[in-house]
Amino acid sequence: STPAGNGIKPYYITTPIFYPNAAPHIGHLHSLVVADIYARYAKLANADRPVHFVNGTDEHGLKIQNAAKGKGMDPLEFCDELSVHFRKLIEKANVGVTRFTRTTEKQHCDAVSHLWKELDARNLIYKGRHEGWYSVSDETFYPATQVAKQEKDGEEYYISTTSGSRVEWQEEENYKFKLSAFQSSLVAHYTANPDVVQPPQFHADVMNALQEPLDDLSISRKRSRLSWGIPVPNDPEHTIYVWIDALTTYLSSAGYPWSATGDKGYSAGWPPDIQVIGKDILRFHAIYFPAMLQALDLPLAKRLLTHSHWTVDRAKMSKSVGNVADPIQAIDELGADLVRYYLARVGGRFKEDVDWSREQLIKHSKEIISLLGNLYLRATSARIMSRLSSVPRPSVADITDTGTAMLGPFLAILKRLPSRVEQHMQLFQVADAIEVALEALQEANLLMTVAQPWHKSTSPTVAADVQALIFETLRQCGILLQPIMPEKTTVLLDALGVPTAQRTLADAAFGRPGVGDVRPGVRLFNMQNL
Ligand code: ME8
Repeated sequence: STPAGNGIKPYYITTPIFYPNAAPHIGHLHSLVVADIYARYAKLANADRPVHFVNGTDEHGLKIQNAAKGKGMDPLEFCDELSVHFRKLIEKANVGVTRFTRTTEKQHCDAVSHLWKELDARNLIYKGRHEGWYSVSDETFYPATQVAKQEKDGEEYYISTTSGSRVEWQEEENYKFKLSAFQSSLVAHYTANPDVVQPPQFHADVMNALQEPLDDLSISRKRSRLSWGIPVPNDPEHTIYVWIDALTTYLSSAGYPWSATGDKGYSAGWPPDIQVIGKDILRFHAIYFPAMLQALDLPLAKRLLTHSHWTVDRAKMSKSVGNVADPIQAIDELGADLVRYYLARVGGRFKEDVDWSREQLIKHSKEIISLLGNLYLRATSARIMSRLSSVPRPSVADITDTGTAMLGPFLAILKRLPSRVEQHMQLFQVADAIEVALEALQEANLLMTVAQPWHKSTSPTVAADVQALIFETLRQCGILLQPIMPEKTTVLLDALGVPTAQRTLADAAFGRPGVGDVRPGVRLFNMQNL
Protein backbone atom coordinates (compact mmCIF):
# COMPACT_ATOMS: atom_id res chain seq x y z
CA SER A 1 0.00 0.00 0.00
CA THR A 2 2.88 2.38 -0.62
CA PRO A 3 2.74 4.69 -3.63
CA ALA A 4 4.01 3.23 -6.87
CA GLY A 5 7.23 4.76 -8.12
CA ASN A 6 7.35 6.55 -11.49
CA GLY A 7 10.85 7.93 -11.01
CA ILE A 8 9.57 10.84 -8.93
CA LYS A 9 10.12 10.49 -5.19
CA PRO A 10 6.67 10.74 -3.61
CA TYR A 11 6.12 13.67 -1.31
CA TYR A 12 6.17 12.00 2.10
CA ILE A 13 4.54 13.66 5.07
CA THR A 14 3.85 12.27 8.54
CA THR A 15 2.13 13.24 11.77
CA PRO A 16 2.69 11.57 15.13
CA ILE A 17 0.78 8.35 15.60
CA PHE A 18 -1.54 8.86 18.52
CA TYR A 19 -2.02 6.86 21.70
CA PRO A 20 -5.54 5.44 21.52
CA ASN A 21 -5.94 5.56 25.31
CA ALA A 22 -8.91 7.94 24.90
CA ALA A 23 -10.85 9.63 22.11
CA PRO A 24 -8.98 12.22 20.00
CA HIS A 25 -9.09 15.90 20.93
CA ILE A 26 -8.48 19.19 19.13
CA GLY A 27 -4.69 18.89 19.60
CA HIS A 28 -4.64 15.73 17.51
CA LEU A 29 -6.79 17.30 14.85
CA HIS A 30 -4.39 20.23 14.79
CA SER A 31 -1.41 18.06 13.80
CA LEU A 32 -3.54 16.30 11.20
CA VAL A 33 -4.80 19.54 9.67
CA VAL A 34 -1.35 21.12 9.54
CA ALA A 35 0.01 18.07 7.74
CA ASP A 36 -3.02 17.95 5.45
CA ILE A 37 -2.49 21.59 4.49
CA TYR A 38 1.05 20.78 3.34
CA ALA A 39 -0.05 17.56 1.64
CA ARG A 40 -2.69 19.45 -0.35
CA TYR A 41 -0.29 22.28 -1.03
CA ALA A 42 2.22 19.83 -2.51
CA LYS A 43 -0.51 18.48 -4.81
CA LEU A 44 -1.37 22.01 -5.96
CA ALA A 45 2.29 22.70 -6.65
CA ASN A 46 2.82 19.48 -8.62
CA ALA A 47 -0.19 17.39 -9.53
CA ASP A 48 2.02 14.61 -10.94
CA ARG A 49 3.89 13.96 -7.72
CA PRO A 50 2.24 11.30 -5.55
CA VAL A 51 1.64 12.30 -1.94
CA HIS A 52 2.16 9.74 0.81
CA PHE A 53 0.62 10.87 4.10
CA VAL A 54 0.98 8.69 7.20
CA ASN A 55 -0.87 8.73 10.49
CA GLY A 56 -2.05 5.98 12.80
CA THR A 57 -2.30 4.74 16.36
CA ASP A 58 0.50 3.92 18.80
CA GLU A 59 -0.96 0.86 20.48
CA HIS A 60 1.76 -0.81 22.57
CA GLY A 61 3.32 0.13 25.90
CA LEU A 62 2.48 0.55 29.55
CA LYS A 63 0.14 3.48 29.03
CA ILE A 64 -2.17 1.41 26.82
CA GLN A 65 -1.64 -1.76 28.86
CA ASN A 66 -2.78 0.10 31.99
CA ALA A 67 -5.65 1.90 30.28
CA ALA A 68 -7.02 -1.39 28.94
CA LYS A 69 -6.60 -3.04 32.32
CA GLY A 70 -8.50 -0.16 33.93
CA LYS A 71 -11.42 -0.95 31.63
CA GLY A 72 -11.06 -4.68 32.22
CA MET A 73 -10.41 -5.17 28.53
CA ASP A 74 -7.95 -7.07 26.42
CA PRO A 75 -5.47 -4.45 25.11
CA LEU A 76 -6.03 -5.28 21.44
CA GLU A 77 -9.80 -5.11 21.79
CA PHE A 78 -9.37 -1.85 23.65
CA CYS A 79 -7.25 -0.44 20.79
CA ASP A 80 -9.65 -1.79 18.15
CA GLU A 81 -12.38 0.25 19.74
CA LEU A 82 -10.46 3.50 20.17
CA SER A 83 -8.44 3.45 16.97
CA VAL A 84 -11.70 3.74 15.05
CA HIS A 85 -12.34 7.17 16.58
CA PHE A 86 -9.10 8.49 15.14
CA ARG A 87 -9.97 7.12 11.71
CA LYS A 88 -13.42 8.67 11.87
CA LEU A 89 -11.94 12.03 12.76
CA ILE A 90 -9.62 11.89 9.76
CA GLU A 91 -12.58 11.19 7.50
CA LYS A 92 -14.81 13.85 9.02
CA ALA A 93 -12.13 16.51 8.86
CA ASN A 94 -11.30 15.71 5.22
CA VAL A 95 -7.71 14.85 6.04
CA GLY A 96 -6.09 13.01 3.13
CA VAL A 97 -4.18 10.32 5.01
CA THR A 98 -3.02 7.68 2.52
CA ARG A 99 -1.81 5.15 5.09
CA PHE A 100 -3.23 4.72 8.59
CA THR A 101 -0.92 2.41 10.50
CA ARG A 102 -1.70 0.59 13.71
CA THR A 103 1.46 -0.54 15.47
CA THR A 104 -0.20 -3.87 16.24
CA GLU A 105 -0.24 -4.76 12.52
CA LYS A 106 2.04 -7.63 11.56
CA GLN A 107 3.88 -5.76 8.82
CA HIS A 108 4.84 -3.06 11.30
CA CYS A 109 5.86 -5.51 14.04
CA ASP A 110 8.08 -7.35 11.55
CA ALA A 111 9.70 -4.07 10.55
CA VAL A 112 10.45 -3.26 14.21
CA SER A 113 12.06 -6.68 14.78
CA HIS A 114 14.08 -6.20 11.62
CA LEU A 115 15.26 -2.78 12.74
CA TRP A 116 16.29 -4.15 16.14
CA LYS A 117 18.34 -6.87 14.50
CA GLU A 118 20.01 -4.32 12.23
CA LEU A 119 21.03 -2.16 15.18
CA ASP A 120 22.21 -5.25 17.02
CA ALA A 121 24.23 -6.42 14.01
CA ARG A 122 26.02 -3.06 14.09
CA ASN A 123 26.92 -3.55 17.76
CA LEU A 124 24.79 -0.64 18.85
CA ILE A 125 22.74 -2.58 21.43
CA TYR A 126 24.05 -3.88 24.73
CA LYS A 127 22.55 -5.15 27.98
CA GLY A 128 22.97 -2.94 31.03
CA ARG A 129 21.38 -1.84 34.27
CA HIS A 130 19.00 1.02 34.11
CA GLU A 131 17.47 3.05 36.87
CA GLY A 132 15.61 6.30 36.80
CA TRP A 133 12.33 8.17 36.99
CA TYR A 134 9.78 6.80 34.52
CA SER A 135 6.55 8.47 33.48
CA VAL A 136 3.98 6.01 32.16
CA SER A 137 1.85 8.83 30.80
CA ASP A 138 4.75 10.20 28.72
CA GLU A 139 6.34 6.73 28.26
CA THR A 140 9.77 8.15 29.05
CA PHE A 141 12.53 8.38 31.66
CA TYR A 142 13.35 11.80 33.05
CA PRO A 143 16.70 12.83 34.55
CA ALA A 144 16.69 13.56 38.30
CA THR A 145 17.22 17.25 37.54
CA GLN A 146 13.74 17.33 35.92
CA VAL A 147 11.89 15.67 38.78
CA ALA A 148 10.28 17.30 41.82
CA LYS A 149 8.48 16.06 44.92
CA GLN A 150 4.79 16.97 45.30
CA GLU A 151 2.39 16.66 48.15
CA LYS A 152 -1.36 16.57 47.86
CA ASP A 153 -3.90 15.52 50.50
CA GLY A 154 -1.14 14.01 52.58
CA GLU A 155 0.16 11.89 49.70
CA GLU A 156 3.73 12.33 48.52
CA TYR A 157 4.70 11.63 44.94
CA TYR A 158 7.09 12.77 42.22
CA ILE A 159 6.41 14.56 38.96
CA SER A 160 8.34 15.57 35.86
CA THR A 161 8.86 19.34 35.89
CA THR A 162 8.81 19.25 32.06
CA SER A 163 5.39 17.72 31.52
CA GLY A 164 3.83 17.68 34.99
CA SER A 165 3.20 13.93 34.70
CA ARG A 166 3.77 11.56 37.60
CA VAL A 167 7.01 9.58 37.61
CA GLU A 168 8.02 6.38 39.42
CA TRP A 169 11.46 5.09 40.32
CA GLN A 170 12.34 2.04 38.22
CA GLU A 171 15.41 -0.13 38.21
CA GLU A 172 16.02 -3.16 36.08
CA GLU A 173 18.36 -4.78 33.65
CA ASN A 174 17.47 -3.97 30.08
CA TYR A 175 18.83 -3.35 26.62
CA LYS A 176 20.36 -0.05 25.67
CA PHE A 177 20.99 1.71 22.39
CA LYS A 178 24.34 3.49 22.08
CA LEU A 179 22.78 6.90 21.56
CA SER A 180 25.92 8.57 22.94
CA ALA A 181 27.83 7.40 19.85
CA PHE A 182 25.72 9.76 17.71
CA GLN A 183 26.22 12.98 19.62
CA SER A 184 28.77 14.50 17.26
CA SER A 185 27.10 13.29 14.06
CA LEU A 186 23.81 14.83 15.22
CA VAL A 187 25.50 18.14 16.04
CA ALA A 188 27.16 18.03 12.62
CA HIS A 189 23.82 17.32 10.93
CA TYR A 190 21.99 20.24 12.57
CA THR A 191 24.93 22.59 12.13
CA ALA A 192 25.08 21.85 8.42
CA ASN A 193 21.26 21.91 8.07
CA PRO A 194 19.95 24.69 10.29
CA ASP A 195 16.61 24.73 8.41
CA VAL A 196 15.53 21.21 9.32
CA VAL A 197 13.78 22.00 12.57
CA GLN A 198 11.07 24.62 12.12
CA PRO A 199 10.24 27.21 13.38
CA PRO A 200 13.85 28.30 14.13
CA GLN A 201 13.30 28.57 17.90
CA PHE A 202 12.94 24.79 18.05
CA HIS A 203 16.20 24.35 16.13
CA ALA A 204 17.81 26.36 18.95
CA ASP A 205 16.19 24.03 21.52
CA VAL A 206 17.64 20.99 19.77
CA MET A 207 21.10 22.55 19.58
CA ASN A 208 20.88 23.35 23.30
CA ALA A 209 19.84 19.81 24.15
CA LEU A 210 22.82 18.53 22.18
CA GLN A 211 25.17 20.61 24.34
CA GLU A 212 24.53 18.11 27.15
CA PRO A 213 26.17 14.71 26.88
CA LEU A 214 23.65 12.18 25.54
CA ASP A 215 23.05 9.12 27.71
CA ASP A 216 22.51 5.77 26.08
CA LEU A 217 18.83 5.03 25.67
CA SER A 218 17.06 2.22 27.48
CA ILE A 219 15.12 0.42 24.74
CA SER A 220 13.48 -2.57 26.41
CA ARG A 221 11.42 -3.40 29.50
CA LYS A 222 11.23 -6.66 31.41
CA ARG A 223 8.30 -8.68 30.15
CA SER A 224 7.05 -9.05 33.73
CA ARG A 225 6.51 -5.28 33.79
CA LEU A 226 5.51 -4.73 30.19
CA SER A 227 4.00 -7.60 28.28
CA TRP A 228 2.00 -5.57 25.77
CA GLY A 229 4.52 -4.92 23.04
CA ILE A 230 6.89 -6.48 20.54
CA PRO A 231 9.29 -9.03 22.07
CA VAL A 232 13.02 -8.43 21.75
CA PRO A 233 14.30 -10.76 19.02
CA ASN A 234 15.98 -13.78 20.61
CA ASP A 235 15.10 -12.67 24.15
CA PRO A 236 11.37 -12.94 24.76
CA GLU A 237 11.88 -12.01 28.44
CA HIS A 238 12.16 -8.41 27.22
CA THR A 239 9.70 -6.21 25.38
CA ILE A 240 10.81 -3.46 22.99
CA TYR A 241 10.41 0.10 24.36
CA VAL A 242 7.26 1.64 22.91
CA TRP A 243 9.04 4.68 21.44
CA ILE A 244 11.41 2.56 19.36
CA ASP A 245 8.33 0.69 18.16
CA ALA A 246 6.38 3.90 17.47
CA LEU A 247 9.13 5.82 15.66
CA THR A 248 9.66 2.86 13.35
CA THR A 249 6.14 3.51 12.01
CA TYR A 250 7.54 6.23 9.78
CA LEU A 251 9.73 3.60 8.14
CA SER A 252 7.31 0.68 8.15
CA SER A 253 4.54 2.84 6.67
CA ALA A 254 6.80 3.54 3.71
CA GLY A 255 7.51 -0.15 3.19
CA TYR A 256 10.72 -0.59 5.27
CA PRO A 257 12.87 -2.75 5.13
CA TRP A 258 12.67 -2.37 1.33
CA SER A 259 14.40 -5.64 0.67
CA ALA A 260 12.82 -5.78 -2.79
CA THR A 261 13.61 -2.28 -4.08
CA GLY A 262 17.17 -1.81 -2.84
CA ASP A 263 16.80 1.96 -3.08
CA LYS A 264 16.61 2.78 0.64
CA GLY A 265 12.92 3.48 0.23
CA TYR A 266 13.33 6.33 -2.26
CA SER A 267 10.60 5.10 -4.61
CA ALA A 268 8.25 4.72 -1.63
CA GLY A 269 8.97 8.28 -0.46
CA TRP A 270 11.82 7.93 2.02
CA PRO A 271 12.94 10.24 3.58
CA PRO A 272 9.97 12.28 4.81
CA ASP A 273 9.69 15.73 3.27
CA ILE A 274 7.94 16.99 6.38
CA GLN A 275 7.30 15.42 9.76
CA VAL A 276 4.72 17.38 11.73
CA ILE A 277 4.98 17.01 15.52
CA GLY A 278 3.96 18.73 18.72
CA LYS A 279 6.74 20.33 20.74
CA ASP A 280 6.21 17.75 23.53
CA ILE A 281 7.88 15.09 21.43
CA LEU A 282 10.66 17.11 19.81
CA ARG A 283 13.47 15.16 21.54
CA PHE A 284 12.19 11.83 20.21
CA HIS A 285 11.99 13.15 16.66
CA ALA A 286 15.01 15.43 16.56
CA ILE A 287 17.47 13.27 18.53
CA TYR A 288 16.43 9.63 19.05
CA PHE A 289 14.93 8.94 15.63
CA PRO A 290 17.69 10.67 13.62
CA ALA A 291 20.27 8.72 15.64
CA MET A 292 18.46 5.49 14.72
CA LEU A 293 18.47 6.53 11.06
CA GLN A 294 22.15 7.45 11.15
CA ALA A 295 22.81 4.07 12.72
CA LEU A 296 21.02 2.42 9.80
CA ASP A 297 22.67 4.63 7.18
CA LEU A 298 19.34 6.04 6.06
CA PRO A 299 18.66 9.64 5.02
CA LEU A 300 17.04 11.89 7.65
CA ALA A 301 13.75 13.79 7.34
CA LYS A 302 14.09 17.06 5.45
CA ARG A 303 11.90 19.12 7.75
CA LEU A 304 10.59 18.69 11.27
CA LEU A 305 7.68 21.09 11.60
CA THR A 306 7.09 21.56 15.32
CA HIS A 307 3.96 23.19 16.63
CA SER A 308 3.00 24.42 20.06
CA HIS A 309 0.00 23.33 22.06
CA TRP A 310 -3.65 24.15 22.27
CA THR A 311 -4.56 24.96 25.85
CA VAL A 312 -7.84 25.29 27.69
CA ASP A 313 -7.77 28.12 30.19
CA ARG A 314 -4.01 28.13 29.59
CA ALA A 315 -3.49 24.47 30.64
CA LYS A 316 -2.29 22.02 27.96
CA MET A 317 -5.18 20.08 26.53
CA SER A 318 -4.51 16.43 27.27
CA LYS A 319 -6.34 13.14 27.44
CA SER A 320 -4.77 12.32 30.81
CA VAL A 321 -5.89 15.62 32.37
CA GLY A 322 -9.30 15.42 30.72
CA ASN A 323 -9.59 19.13 29.81
CA VAL A 324 -10.19 18.42 26.15
CA ALA A 325 -12.22 20.05 23.39
CA ASP A 326 -14.04 17.54 21.21
CA PRO A 327 -13.23 17.98 17.51
CA ILE A 328 -16.20 15.92 16.37
CA GLN A 329 -18.61 18.17 18.24
CA ALA A 330 -17.00 21.28 16.70
CA ILE A 331 -17.19 19.80 13.19
CA ASP A 332 -20.81 18.72 13.70
CA GLU A 333 -21.68 22.25 14.71
CA LEU A 334 -19.74 24.27 12.13
CA GLY A 335 -18.52 21.90 9.44
CA ALA A 336 -14.96 20.73 8.85
CA ASP A 337 -13.76 23.78 6.95
CA LEU A 338 -14.47 26.39 9.62
CA VAL A 339 -12.75 24.25 12.26
CA ARG A 340 -9.77 23.73 9.95
CA TYR A 341 -9.72 27.46 9.27
CA TYR A 342 -9.66 28.32 12.97
CA LEU A 343 -6.92 25.77 13.72
CA ALA A 344 -4.75 27.12 10.90
CA ARG A 345 -5.50 30.81 11.39
CA VAL A 346 -4.86 30.83 15.15
CA GLY A 347 -2.67 27.76 15.65
CA GLY A 348 -0.73 28.27 12.41
CA ARG A 349 1.97 30.37 14.01
CA PHE A 350 3.39 27.31 15.76
CA LYS A 351 5.66 29.32 18.06
CA GLU A 352 3.52 29.75 21.12
CA ASP A 353 0.65 27.99 22.81
CA VAL A 354 -2.85 29.18 21.94
CA ASP A 355 -6.01 28.94 23.96
CA TRP A 356 -8.99 27.10 22.46
CA SER A 357 -12.44 28.51 23.00
CA ARG A 358 -15.77 28.11 21.32
CA GLU A 359 -16.18 31.91 21.27
CA GLN A 360 -12.95 32.31 19.30
CA LEU A 361 -13.98 29.54 16.94
CA ILE A 362 -17.26 31.38 16.28
CA LYS A 363 -15.54 34.76 16.00
CA HIS A 364 -13.13 33.49 13.34
CA SER A 365 -15.88 31.64 11.53
CA LYS A 366 -17.79 34.91 11.25
CA GLU A 367 -14.66 36.61 9.97
CA ILE A 368 -14.25 34.28 6.98
CA ILE A 369 -18.00 34.07 6.32
CA SER A 370 -18.13 37.82 6.11
CA LEU A 371 -14.91 38.41 4.15
CA LEU A 372 -15.32 35.57 1.65
CA GLY A 373 -18.93 34.38 1.66
CA ASN A 374 -20.51 37.80 1.78
CA LEU A 375 -18.10 39.25 -0.77
CA TYR A 376 -19.32 36.65 -3.25
CA LEU A 377 -22.95 37.60 -2.56
CA ARG A 378 -22.20 41.32 -2.82
CA ALA A 379 -20.37 40.98 -6.14
CA THR A 380 -23.18 38.93 -7.66
CA SER A 381 -26.10 40.89 -6.25
CA ALA A 382 -29.18 41.22 -8.42
CA ARG A 383 -28.67 44.99 -8.86
CA ILE A 384 -25.11 44.60 -10.11
CA MET A 385 -25.94 41.64 -12.32
CA SER A 386 -28.79 43.46 -14.00
CA ARG A 387 -26.79 46.68 -14.47
CA LEU A 388 -23.97 44.74 -16.11
CA SER A 389 -26.08 42.25 -18.06
CA SER A 390 -25.20 43.87 -21.39
CA VAL A 391 -21.68 45.06 -20.52
CA PRO A 392 -18.96 42.61 -21.58
CA ARG A 393 -16.75 41.50 -18.69
CA PRO A 394 -13.27 43.00 -19.19
CA SER A 395 -10.20 40.82 -18.99
CA VAL A 396 -8.47 41.73 -15.72
CA ALA A 397 -5.08 42.07 -17.42
CA ASP A 398 -6.50 44.99 -19.43
CA ILE A 399 -7.85 46.90 -16.46
CA THR A 400 -5.99 50.13 -15.74
CA ASP A 401 -6.59 52.88 -13.30
CA THR A 402 -7.77 55.51 -15.78
CA GLY A 403 -10.44 57.72 -14.36
CA THR A 404 -10.34 56.38 -10.81
CA ALA A 405 -7.50 56.38 -8.31
CA MET A 406 -9.02 53.37 -6.54
CA LEU A 407 -7.94 50.52 -8.72
CA GLY A 408 -4.16 51.03 -8.88
CA PRO A 409 -3.25 50.03 -5.31
CA PHE A 410 -5.72 47.15 -5.44
CA LEU A 411 -4.22 45.80 -8.67
CA ALA A 412 -0.82 45.89 -6.98
CA ILE A 413 -2.15 43.81 -4.07
CA LEU A 414 -3.60 41.17 -6.37
CA LYS A 415 -0.43 40.92 -8.43
CA ARG A 416 1.66 40.17 -5.35
CA LEU A 417 -0.86 37.96 -3.57
CA PRO A 418 0.21 34.48 -4.82
CA SER A 419 3.93 34.99 -4.29
CA ARG A 420 3.39 36.39 -0.80
CA VAL A 421 1.24 33.42 0.18
CA GLU A 422 3.79 31.02 -1.29
CA GLN A 423 6.68 32.66 0.58
CA HIS A 424 4.90 32.30 3.90
CA MET A 425 3.98 28.70 3.18
CA GLN A 426 7.57 27.84 2.36
CA LEU A 427 8.69 29.38 5.65
CA PHE A 428 6.02 27.40 7.54
CA GLN A 429 4.10 30.55 8.41
CA VAL A 430 0.63 29.22 7.72
CA ALA A 431 -1.18 31.87 9.76
CA ASP A 432 0.64 34.64 7.90
CA ALA A 433 -0.20 33.04 4.55
CA ILE A 434 -3.87 33.14 5.53
CA GLU A 435 -3.60 36.72 6.70
CA VAL A 436 -2.24 37.84 3.35
CA ALA A 437 -5.33 36.37 1.68
CA LEU A 438 -7.58 37.99 4.29
CA GLU A 439 -6.01 41.40 3.63
CA ALA A 440 -6.79 41.06 -0.06
CA LEU A 441 -10.39 40.11 0.78
CA GLN A 442 -10.66 43.07 3.11
CA GLU A 443 -9.42 45.43 0.39
CA ALA A 444 -11.86 43.88 -2.08
CA ASN A 445 -14.74 44.50 0.31
CA LEU A 446 -13.58 48.07 0.77
CA LEU A 447 -13.37 48.57 -2.98
CA MET A 448 -17.00 47.45 -3.31
CA THR A 449 -18.08 49.92 -0.64
CA VAL A 450 -16.17 52.82 -2.15
CA ALA A 451 -16.83 52.14 -5.83
CA GLN A 452 -20.55 51.29 -5.46
CA PRO A 453 -20.77 49.30 -8.69
CA TRP A 454 -24.50 48.82 -8.12
CA HIS A 455 -25.19 52.59 -8.13
CA LYS A 456 -26.22 54.53 -11.23
CA SER A 457 -23.65 57.26 -10.46
CA THR A 458 -20.91 54.70 -11.17
CA SER A 459 -20.31 54.28 -14.89
CA PRO A 460 -21.02 50.78 -16.24
CA THR A 461 -17.39 50.49 -17.42
CA VAL A 462 -16.01 51.19 -13.95
CA ALA A 463 -18.65 48.93 -12.40
CA ALA A 464 -17.64 46.12 -14.76
CA ASP A 465 -13.96 46.66 -13.94
CA VAL A 466 -14.66 46.52 -10.22
CA GLN A 467 -16.76 43.38 -10.49
CA ALA A 468 -14.13 41.66 -12.63
CA LEU A 469 -11.46 42.46 -10.05
CA ILE A 470 -13.62 41.13 -7.21
CA PHE A 471 -14.11 37.92 -9.16
CA GLU A 472 -10.36 37.78 -9.68
CA THR A 473 -9.77 38.19 -5.93
CA LEU A 474 -12.24 35.41 -5.21
CA ARG A 475 -10.62 33.20 -7.83
CA GLN A 476 -7.11 33.73 -6.46
CA CYS A 477 -8.16 33.30 -2.84
CA GLY A 478 -10.28 30.30 -3.77
CA ILE A 479 -7.23 28.61 -5.30
CA LEU A 480 -4.81 29.61 -2.55
CA LEU A 481 -7.11 28.62 0.30
CA GLN A 482 -7.88 25.14 -1.07
CA PRO A 483 -5.48 23.43 1.37
CA ILE A 484 -7.16 25.16 4.32
CA MET A 485 -10.83 24.84 3.34
CA PRO A 486 -11.09 22.18 0.64
CA GLU A 487 -14.90 21.94 0.61
CA LYS A 488 -15.80 25.62 0.64
CA THR A 489 -13.20 26.59 -1.94
CA THR A 490 -14.54 23.89 -4.25
CA VAL A 491 -18.02 25.37 -3.96
CA LEU A 492 -16.57 28.83 -4.57
CA LEU A 493 -14.49 27.88 -7.61
CA ASP A 494 -17.41 25.89 -9.05
CA ALA A 495 -19.69 28.90 -8.59
CA LEU A 496 -17.17 31.13 -10.37
CA GLY A 497 -17.03 28.65 -13.23
CA VAL A 498 -13.29 27.96 -12.79
CA PRO A 499 -12.53 24.65 -14.58
CA THR A 500 -11.10 21.98 -12.26
CA ALA A 501 -7.95 21.77 -14.38
CA GLN A 502 -7.25 25.46 -13.66
CA ARG A 503 -6.94 25.36 -9.89
CA THR A 504 -3.22 24.71 -9.43
CA LEU A 505 -0.82 26.98 -7.60
CA ALA A 506 0.45 28.34 -10.93
CA ASP A 507 -3.15 29.23 -11.86
CA ALA A 508 -3.34 31.59 -8.88
CA ALA A 509 -1.18 34.13 -10.76
CA PHE A 510 -2.96 37.39 -11.46
CA GLY A 511 -4.86 37.48 -14.73
CA ARG A 512 -4.74 33.78 -15.50
CA PRO A 513 -7.90 32.69 -17.31
CA GLY A 514 -10.38 30.92 -15.13
CA VAL A 515 -13.58 32.73 -14.17
CA GLY A 516 -16.37 31.56 -16.47
CA ASP A 517 -20.13 31.71 -16.08
CA VAL A 518 -20.57 33.07 -12.58
CA ARG A 519 -23.63 31.79 -10.73
CA PRO A 520 -25.17 34.61 -8.70
CA GLY A 521 -26.39 34.22 -5.18
CA VAL A 522 -24.39 31.14 -4.12
CA ARG A 523 -24.14 30.93 -0.36
CA LEU A 524 -20.79 29.43 0.62
CA PHE A 525 -21.69 29.17 4.27
CA ASN A 526 -25.11 28.51 5.62
CA MET A 527 -24.82 29.75 9.16
CA GLN A 528 -27.87 31.72 10.14
CA ASN A 529 -27.47 30.57 13.73
CA LEU A 530 -24.04 32.17 14.26
O1 ME8 B 1 2.88 11.33 21.99
N1 ME8 B 1 -2.05 20.79 21.28
O2 ME8 B 1 0.90 10.39 21.24
P1 ME8 B 1 -0.20 11.40 21.82
C1 ME8 B 1 -1.54 20.51 20.08
N2 ME8 B 1 2.10 8.24 20.56
N3 ME8 B 1 -1.19 19.28 19.69
C2 ME8 B 1 -1.37 18.29 20.57
C3 ME8 B 1 -1.89 18.50 21.86
C4 ME8 B 1 -2.25 19.83 22.21
N4 ME8 B 1 -2.77 20.13 23.38
N5 ME8 B 1 -1.94 17.32 22.50
C5 ME8 B 1 -1.48 16.40 21.63
C6 ME8 B 1 2.25 10.45 21.44
N6 ME8 B 1 -1.14 16.98 20.47
C7 ME8 B 1 2.98 9.31 20.78
C8 ME8 B 1 3.62 9.79 19.50
S1 ME8 B 1 5.00 9.38 17.25
C9 ME8 B 1 6.06 8.21 16.67
C10 ME8 B 1 4.41 8.76 18.77
C11 ME8 B 1 -0.60 16.33 19.27
O3 ME8 B 1 -1.51 10.74 21.56
C12 ME8 B 1 0.83 16.72 19.02
O4 ME8 B 1 1.19 16.39 17.70
O5 ME8 B 1 0.14 11.81 23.19
C13 ME8 B 1 1.55 15.80 19.94
O6 ME8 B 1 2.92 15.66 19.60
C14 ME8 B 1 0.79 14.51 19.73
O7 ME8 B 1 -0.58 14.94 19.53
C15 ME8 B 1 0.89 13.58 20.92
O8 ME8 B 1 -0.10 12.61 20.84
